[in-house]
Amino acid sequence: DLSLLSKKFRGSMLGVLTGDCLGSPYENDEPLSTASKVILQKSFDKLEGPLFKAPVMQFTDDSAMTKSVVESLIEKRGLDLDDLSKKFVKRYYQEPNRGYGQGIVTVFQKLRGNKFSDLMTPAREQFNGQGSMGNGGAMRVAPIALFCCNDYDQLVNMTKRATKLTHTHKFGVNGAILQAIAIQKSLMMDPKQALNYATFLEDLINKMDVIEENDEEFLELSESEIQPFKTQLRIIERLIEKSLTNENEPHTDEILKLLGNNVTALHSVPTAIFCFLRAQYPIAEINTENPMRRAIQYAITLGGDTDTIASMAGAIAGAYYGEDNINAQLLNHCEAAAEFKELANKLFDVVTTI
Ligand code: 8NA
Ligand code: MG
Ligand code: MG
Repeated sequence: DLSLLSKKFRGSMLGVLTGDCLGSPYENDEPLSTASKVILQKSFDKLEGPLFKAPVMQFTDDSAMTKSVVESLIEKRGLDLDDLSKKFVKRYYQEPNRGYGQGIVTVFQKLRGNKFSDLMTPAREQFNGQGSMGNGGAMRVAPIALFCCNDYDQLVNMTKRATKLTHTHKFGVNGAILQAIAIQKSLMMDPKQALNYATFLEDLINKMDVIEENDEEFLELSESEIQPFKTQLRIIERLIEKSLTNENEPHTDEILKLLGNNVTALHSVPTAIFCFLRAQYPIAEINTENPMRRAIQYAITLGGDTDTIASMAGAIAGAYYGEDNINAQLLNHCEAAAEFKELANKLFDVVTTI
């Protein structure tokens, strides 16, 4: 169904943008108190209401880098690392105050310094040669997941290559792959059929089992050290199970202790997937019938890297539900919403004419 698929493209791209715009004012906050959750609820209600004229919320590095990815995929009709790195760097120097990560700016400086003659070394030199394990690869991966549509091997391969321009630590790369798989999987599902969280997670677990199995030479390590993303996915399953079955909702502190909410991929990508899956069901102190809004609002209540976690949860939710679940009034309050919608349409045209 091409019309549903195009709605899902727009849903995912607008999910990235709205999660980022709505989440960024709360970046680095503590998990929200009950009082703050009430204020957040009111502010979402107001933004979705008809008569409210407020300044437009600005997007940050998450959407800026996603924009470069989608523009490059459209122009080049595929992944062109030379073009993509130039777009990242150009956009950074045009608007350096979009809240970029502390480390990634060094990569941009070095790429500009070597005039793009060596695309891979700057990222490898990050953090004393460890490479970045930040969530910067995952936060910008949505257009790649949409581009690859239902080609799984292409998705994994392209995500790896695009991520390694800035993030070479295996957590940074595997986190981007996990986020990409979650988006692609959501894209291919029928939003009218009930989503079984356990089946969804089981598939991600099986896939991460293969992706993380390359590291098994470290036999003295425990499974959670060898396959940390797979381990986190199992934790998500238990947390949701717990909240649905024995009326024993896990406390936010417990969720954050287990999943995290910081700028590393390992402690934010699983959290975003959790927000998407948990938000299919009602959540205390969040009043909405819309599970996509619920996912983004819930991600923000967890505090920490709110723009990025809300944006990643929005990318998955948008790929699943499509643009119909994004409030039109809300989009008027997000910078560049019309542009993101247009880019989603152009990407869809490329994908369907390739
Ligand atoms: P990055 O590559 O600079 O990584 C982000 C941060 O993660 C770094 O600045 C380090 O603090 C830490 N980090 C990553 N790898 C290592 C390592 N190997 N050893 C030690 N520390 C490490 O940039 P990025 O593109 O991954 O960052 C994305 C995040 O930055 C997003 O949240 C985005 O919104 C932005 N941002 C985040 C915050 C925040 O603190 N919540 C604030 C402003 C901007
Ligand atoms: Mg940001
Ligand atoms: Mg962030």
